[in-house]
Amino acid sequence: MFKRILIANRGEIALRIIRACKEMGIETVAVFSEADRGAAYLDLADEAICIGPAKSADSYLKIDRIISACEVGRAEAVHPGYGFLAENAHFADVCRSCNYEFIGPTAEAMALVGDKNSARKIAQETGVPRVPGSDGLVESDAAALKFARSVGFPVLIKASAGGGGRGMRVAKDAEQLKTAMQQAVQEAQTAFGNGAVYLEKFIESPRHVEVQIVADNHGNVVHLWERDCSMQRRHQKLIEESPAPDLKQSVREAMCEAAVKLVKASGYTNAGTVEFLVDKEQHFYFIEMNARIQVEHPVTELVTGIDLIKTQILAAAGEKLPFRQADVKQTGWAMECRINAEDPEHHFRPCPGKIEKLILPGGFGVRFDSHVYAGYTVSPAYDSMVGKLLVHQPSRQEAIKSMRRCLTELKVEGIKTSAPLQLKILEHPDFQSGKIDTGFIERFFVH
Ligand code: MV4
Repeated sequence: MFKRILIANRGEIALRIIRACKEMGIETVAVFSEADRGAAYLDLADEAICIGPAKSADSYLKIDRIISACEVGRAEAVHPGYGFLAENAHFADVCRSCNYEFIGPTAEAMALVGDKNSARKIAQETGVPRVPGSDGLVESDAAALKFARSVGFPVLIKASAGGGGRGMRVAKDAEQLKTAMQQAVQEAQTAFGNGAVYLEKFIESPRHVEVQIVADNHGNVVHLWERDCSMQRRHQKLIEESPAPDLKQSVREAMCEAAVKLVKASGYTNAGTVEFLVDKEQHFYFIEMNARIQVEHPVTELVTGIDLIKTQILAAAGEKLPFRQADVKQTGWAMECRINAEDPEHHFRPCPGKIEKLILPGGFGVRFDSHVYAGYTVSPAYDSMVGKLLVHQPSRQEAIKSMRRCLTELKVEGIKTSAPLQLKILEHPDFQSGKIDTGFIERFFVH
C-alpha cells in the first residue's frame, strides 16, 4: 500500500480524501493556492505545499507544479479528485512517467472513454444501447442533414471532446441545422481545441441516470448501482439520489449490466461512471462516461456501505476489489443536496464571501461533506459548492422528509445559498411523486 499520497485538488474533496487516507494509515500531502492558504482542512494533511496564485490555470491546473510538489512532498501516488486535472489523460501519463501512481484509470483508457465518439463506438461494438446517432463523426452539412432526415428532427449536435453539456446544439429543422453545426464546431474548437462533432436524435425531457462502477487491475469490474441526477439547472446538478425513483427493477439491472460490459470492453480501471438517458418508456441509452470520482459519490456510499475513495486507493495500489458483485446491495434511500454559494434572486450567480455564521443539521442518517466553517471565506476563483448535505433513510418518502428537516436546520449567514431552492423542489408534488426529468427545474422555477 502507498505510504504517502498527494491530493491534487482543494476544498471538500481534498478533505474527503485526507479523511479516507487517515483511516487507511496513509500520509497525505495537500497542495494549495494563495486563495486557499490558511484553510483549516490543510492542517489535517501531513504536509501542505503552495503551488501558486488563486487562478486555477496557474495553480491547480499546472502539471509541472503538481509534479514538483510530489517530489518535494515525497508522495508515491496522486489523487486528482474531480474537476481540475482529474480527466486530463496527459496528466495521468506524466504522473506515470515520473513514477507517481495516478489514482484513476490509465491515460489510455481515460483518453478512450473521454472521447465521446470513441466511447459510443465501444458501446456499439459491445451491444450497449445508445441514442440513435450518426455513424461516427459528421464532417459536412450534407452528412448532418442526411442523418437528421433519417431519424427525424430534432437532433442534437455534440462535441466529441465535450462533456457535461458543453459544446451541444439542438436543431429543430433543416434551416437551424446549418447554423447549429457551425456554432457547435466553433465552440468545440475554442473550448477543447478539437472541432469534431457527431449527431444524435434529441430525446425530449429524459431522465439522467448514471451507474457507478469500480474496477481493479485483475479484471474484476463491479457496479454499485445507479444514481438519478435529473435535478439539474443549466447542467449543474442540484439534487441526486439513489435508487433512481420509479425505475423498473428489470431496467435498473439491465442498465447496470450494460455499464459493466462497457467498462470491461474499454479496459477501464478504478472508479468511473457510465451515464445514460432514460426516456418516458424507460428505454435507456448510453451517452458518455466519466473517468473520475464524482461529486455525488457519497449517495452511492450510503446505499451500498462502500467507501469509494478507499476503494479507489486500493485498486490503484494493485489490490483486488474487497467485494464481489453479489455482495453489493442497494439498501434504503439516499439523497444529496449540493449546497452552493449562489444568489437565487440574481439568476443563481455565484455569491462568494465570508461565512459569518454556520449552523449545521445532524441526526439520524445525516452526513455533511464540507470544508467550510464560520469565518471561512468562499473564494470567487473556484466552483461555488460549499458542501454536500446527504441523508440516508429506509424509503424515498422518509429521505425527502429528513432532507427537508435538514435544509430548514441549516443556517448560513454572510453568503446566499441554494438551500431555499432545494427546499422548494423537495416540497413540489411532482418531485415527491418521483415525476422528475431533466426539464423539471426550467419548467417550474425559472420564469
Ligand atoms: C442528450 C439529451 C437529449 N438527447 N442527448 C446534457 C449533458 C450531457 N451529459 C448530455 N446531455 C444531454 N444529452 C440526446 N440525444 C439531453 C441532454 C440534457 C441533459 C442530460 C442529462 C442531464 C441534464 C440534461 C439537461 C439538458 C439536456
